[in-house]
Amino acid sequence: MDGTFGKYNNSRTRTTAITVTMGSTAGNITVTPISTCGNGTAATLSVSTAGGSTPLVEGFETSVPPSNWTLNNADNGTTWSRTTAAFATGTASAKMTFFGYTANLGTKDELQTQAISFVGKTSHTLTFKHAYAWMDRTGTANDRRDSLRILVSTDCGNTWTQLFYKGGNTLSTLTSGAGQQAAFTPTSGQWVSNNIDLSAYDGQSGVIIKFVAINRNGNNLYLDDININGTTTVAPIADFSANKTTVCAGGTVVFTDASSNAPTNYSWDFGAGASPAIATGVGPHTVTYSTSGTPTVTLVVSNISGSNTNTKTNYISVDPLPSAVGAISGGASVCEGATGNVFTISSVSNASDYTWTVPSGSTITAGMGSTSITVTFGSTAGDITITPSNACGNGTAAILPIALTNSVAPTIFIAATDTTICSGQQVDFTANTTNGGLTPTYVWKINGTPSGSNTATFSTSLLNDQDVVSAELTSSEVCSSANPAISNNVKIEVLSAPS
Ligand SMILES: [Ca+2]
Repeated sequence: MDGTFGKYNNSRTRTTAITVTMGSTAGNITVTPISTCGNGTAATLSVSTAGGSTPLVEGFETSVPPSNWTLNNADNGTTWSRTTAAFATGTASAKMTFFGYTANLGTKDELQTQAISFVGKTSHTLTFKHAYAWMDRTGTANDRRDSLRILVSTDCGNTWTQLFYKGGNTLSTLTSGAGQQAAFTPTSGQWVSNNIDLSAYDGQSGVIIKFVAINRNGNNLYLDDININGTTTVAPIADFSANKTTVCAGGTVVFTDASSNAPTNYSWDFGAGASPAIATGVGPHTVTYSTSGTPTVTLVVSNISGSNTNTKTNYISVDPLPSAVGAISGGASVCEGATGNVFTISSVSNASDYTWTVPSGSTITAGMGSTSITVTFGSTAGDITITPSNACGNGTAAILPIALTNSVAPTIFIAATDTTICSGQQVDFTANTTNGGLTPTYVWKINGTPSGSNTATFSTSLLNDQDVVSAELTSSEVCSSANPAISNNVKIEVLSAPS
């Protein structure tokens, strides 16, 4: 014991509590009650030193207890010792001489490791070999069966958890668990290997293991080839993939882990607009992106040896749907058959194409797919619609109802007061019209040359023989067809005076 006992630097403190500054060597703290009549029964606390690391390999080649181990010998009697009479490997082993240990049945002798760090490795195990025979007192009905318990503590020995407990025939390494009467010294074939899973203690910094021999005055127990170790791991490397990196707003992406070196923890961040926004666990994870953008995706992985972060900046492109269309500009009241009617919208955000529809019987003569079209109307009213679209789908359409007026055809028929006249005689022409509107326009012609004025009648006395008079009527109706209307021809015969 390499310690300093508080201010009492001696072994007789006459107090029920002491304060200890520990040194670097394991050992026992013992307290013995004393009176003038003598000593009471002592109590002992085994103190382990921290700092043990794996692999911890102990073959008892040098000493029992080994350096940094402690030996708890409750009765100060027979206890664990080093022997070269038997070994699994090397030249020595640890022996618990139950044979002949007649005192203190049930007393315990403990071989205890220092505190061992299980940090930085996984899948820790304890392997050891033992050899044992119990005391076979054939015919006496008084066999004697000792035990071996193996315990683990992670709180400096305050509490212990049992890892292994065998005794008598279950501990025996003879054939069929037999015992024997003679003092037991194993042959090389009488050692048994044991393997205890300590993975539950992975990551603990102070793991103490003790081998407890429980005396029944049976036969000898041997330990050798103790090995405590874990699997070395390395820090993981984070990586992941997505089933697609371009998606429309509202679409889903499946993320799959591609990390290496066996991560044990995963922390995902799927970036702006993602649902779910984060996740744990290896996945795969299905994520919905509701808003357009270029979210950055991050995966952090870790294991007992470290962590690693993989950030994929702007990894996903979330494309938007087109915005809604504004109002359609253009004349909403048109004539049947009207041509050159232009309808226009403002450019729509995120639209790559525009689909127009026009009333039945109407045709788009220019501009389909653009923000402006030219329409020739038929004879049926209806709606003009425009729907913006892109690779993600359609935006909200706009509608312009078209009021369509049927067209009328003007007609004109002219009549003369006389068609056979004498030279110089006045002839009066009158136009009979239909669909001329409130303010029709007349053009009178003699032999195709405009003459006269814009009235429904025309009078002249300047006609020559075989002159042809006609008229054109231009209707004032908003919607008219075959405009202007051409009248019939009236040929005039002028008779000559007798010569
Ligand atoms: Ca003892």
